[in-house]
Amino acid sequence: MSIVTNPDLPLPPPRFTDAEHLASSIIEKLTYQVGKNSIVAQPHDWLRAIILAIRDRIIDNWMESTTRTYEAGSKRVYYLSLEFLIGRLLRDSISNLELVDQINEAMGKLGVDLAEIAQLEPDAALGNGGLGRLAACFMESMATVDIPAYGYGIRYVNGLFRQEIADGWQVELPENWLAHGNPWEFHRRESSYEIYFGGKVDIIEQRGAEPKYVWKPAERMMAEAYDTPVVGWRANRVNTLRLWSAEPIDPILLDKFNAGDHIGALQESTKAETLTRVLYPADANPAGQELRLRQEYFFSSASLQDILRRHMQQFNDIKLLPEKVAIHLNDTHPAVSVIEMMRLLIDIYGVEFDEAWELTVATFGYTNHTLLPEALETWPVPLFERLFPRHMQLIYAVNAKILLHARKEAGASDEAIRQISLIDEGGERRVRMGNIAFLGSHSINGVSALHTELMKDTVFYNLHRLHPDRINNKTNGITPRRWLKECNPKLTALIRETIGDDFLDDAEKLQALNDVAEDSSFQERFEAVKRENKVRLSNLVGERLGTRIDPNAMFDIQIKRIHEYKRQLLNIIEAVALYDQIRSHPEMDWVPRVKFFAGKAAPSYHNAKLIIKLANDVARVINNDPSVRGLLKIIFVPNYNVSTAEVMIPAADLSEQISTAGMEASGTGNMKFAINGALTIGTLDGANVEMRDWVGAENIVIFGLTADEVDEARAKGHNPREIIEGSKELSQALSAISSGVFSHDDPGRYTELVGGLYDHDWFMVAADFDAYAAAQREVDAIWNDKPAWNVKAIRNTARMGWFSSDRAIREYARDIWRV
Ligand code: B1H
Repeated sequence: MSIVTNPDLPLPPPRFTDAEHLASSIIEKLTYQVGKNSIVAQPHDWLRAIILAIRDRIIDNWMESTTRTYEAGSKRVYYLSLEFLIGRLLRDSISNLELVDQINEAMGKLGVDLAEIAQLEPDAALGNGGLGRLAACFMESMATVDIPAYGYGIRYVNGLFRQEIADGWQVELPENWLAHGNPWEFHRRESSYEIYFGGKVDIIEQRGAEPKYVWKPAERMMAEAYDTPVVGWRANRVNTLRLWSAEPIDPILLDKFNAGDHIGALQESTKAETLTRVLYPADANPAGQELRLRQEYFFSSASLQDILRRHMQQFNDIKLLPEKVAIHLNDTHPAVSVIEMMRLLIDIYGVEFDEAWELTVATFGYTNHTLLPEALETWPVPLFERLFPRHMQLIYAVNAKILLHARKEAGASDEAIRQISLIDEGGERRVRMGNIAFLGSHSINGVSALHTELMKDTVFYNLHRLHPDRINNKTNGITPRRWLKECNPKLTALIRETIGDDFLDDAEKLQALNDVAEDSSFQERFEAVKRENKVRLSNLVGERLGTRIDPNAMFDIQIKRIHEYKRQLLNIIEAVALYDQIRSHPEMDWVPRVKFFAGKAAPSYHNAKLIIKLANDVARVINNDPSVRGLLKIIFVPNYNVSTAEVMIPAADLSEQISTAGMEASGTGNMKFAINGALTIGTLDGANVEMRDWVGAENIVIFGLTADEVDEARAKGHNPREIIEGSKELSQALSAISSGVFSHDDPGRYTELVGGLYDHDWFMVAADFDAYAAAQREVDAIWNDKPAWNVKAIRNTARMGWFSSDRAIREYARDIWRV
């Protein structure tokens, strides 16, 4: 491929990493890349110059990692995800390159405030929530534990919408992270692929052989690669995040243009640009739109073409695929990859059908992230057939093979056959992406122990019986670099001083903190750090919302997507009940609390948006009521994103993880709070169950129905009205809300929302209310015994190391990817 044959070309001058050289590099970038001198440079010019100087220091390691993988002939992991919720990269890169001190010194020389500049970097918000953030943590951990890996996704021009709160309501505004260019990325013009849609399939009869099928598409466009380097801790390895952008094949149709149809001449461009323009803000409510399906296929096809090209260039043997390539599906969103792989193997690489299926299954792995039925993707057969006629043929062929096997060899019943089929035949016929992902993979994993067990009993009941060896658990993790070291530098410094640096390379070494948990002078320092973090958050709230809050109050935080199953509503109702109590018993010793909420609601999710409005309505009334005497405040922080999380999490005393048991697959925010020394109040759901095992039942406050009990209550039809009427606190709080105490302008605003609790209470808000309120009073009691609180907080930090994404990734590497 190379056009250069002279091996003696000079190497670029080395990029030194001392403060002196860093400062001069930054000035060099400012001058020659940005085109400004330091007199006229604006803060955003400095940001660009600093990023470019840091990026240079990543590139040497990047090239070295790539060469090392190539020369060793190593197996590569490809992580396919429609979401990567990365956040900002500058601080992460500086930290992982171990250049924090040097860059601070360099900035001192330049007289520029790094903290101020760094916060101008836009968040790369190419994800909705936990699933996207997990992909980002996994990318960082794969580089850290030295696994050769590529992340593949879409370079959305508009990431997750920006949330504003207007009169208490969520308003969605476009997010524009690329508006001023993206200095981290490299456009790779040579890595571009044609992507097809629609058209028909021609059959070419071959003498004495299987007929050959040729897809004659109706539409074509290009996928172009943009690469971002991902640096692991201590820069051991730098991997690549490759994001695809859609481009037209003919950007302008000149004959149309010349004929005077100036807009029509651009239709190809518009079509392509639309494809990778926006991230669907769905989060568990399926988009159900053709454009979403097109996005899924677009990035799957581009990624697989890229993977196969790299594989053939290096190994030139398609049969070696499973030995050299592991492809991982982050949920069903890229599941069409399984069928695209079959198409490429059969139609392009000439592999025979049965062998193609074996290679495919041996290469793919799939992670399931939710049991919510509405999130299990299915597509109408007519739509699928119209967009992907060749794939539809292959789906039928695979289905025949599988169902025949299920019937003949596994003795599946009619009902089992119906459930296993790739096509849902009940009602409008639909293609089941979950079944494609399951059957096309040798490993299917859940994201917490409880979730994995529930998978076997519910959504994959019959598939699991057909392939009992495939489902396995990989409990989620978080990167301790971003979620401890970088977001909480003060705690990190205290820990280093106390137990040394080992924990930076192995988070489980945090266990050494157990030895000082009972030490009162350590407790004081731990508490002082927490207080400084709370002051930082108070300042942010003061700046953004103009609300003053007391950093001595308990900071009680629930931040995550707004969803009925996550039960922000339960938290708000409890706040209303507490408000009543404080007013009726002013003589009692109430613990001052600030309840924080933040999170986005899917734009089409009516109740979730109403819950945001309720939080703001309740906040307005309580925060302005002098009889509360500042004992309770409610704060809704707008536009929750990764960067906001980095400020809120280290400041939390109490972490709210209160989903209806059985519904939160894992949660990862729960882990981030606990490792930063917050106590958790939570249900026995998702990874909370394992967190209890690790931190110890005495250091976490668990309440409410278990998953089995929820199941049972739903099955036998529990009576929420009776429950509500039996609880004075709950019924008073609910009648206040539904009668308009918090919504004078529209007293009926919450009638239906509250009515739902009386009628069915699907999410067990009423059923769990009393247990939750009691658990909150238990939290108050612990808070009043400061040493007891501190011991628990310290033990949370000490015992959360297992939830590092390094541990999770090592398990994936060992059990699934075999790298
Ligand atoms: C999770 C999603 C999700 N599970 C559909 N499922 C989406 C589904 O845009 N969509 O269509 C987007 C996202 N996200 C989350 O994954 C779980 O709810 C969390 O419990 C879990 O911690 C996280 C990571 O595994």
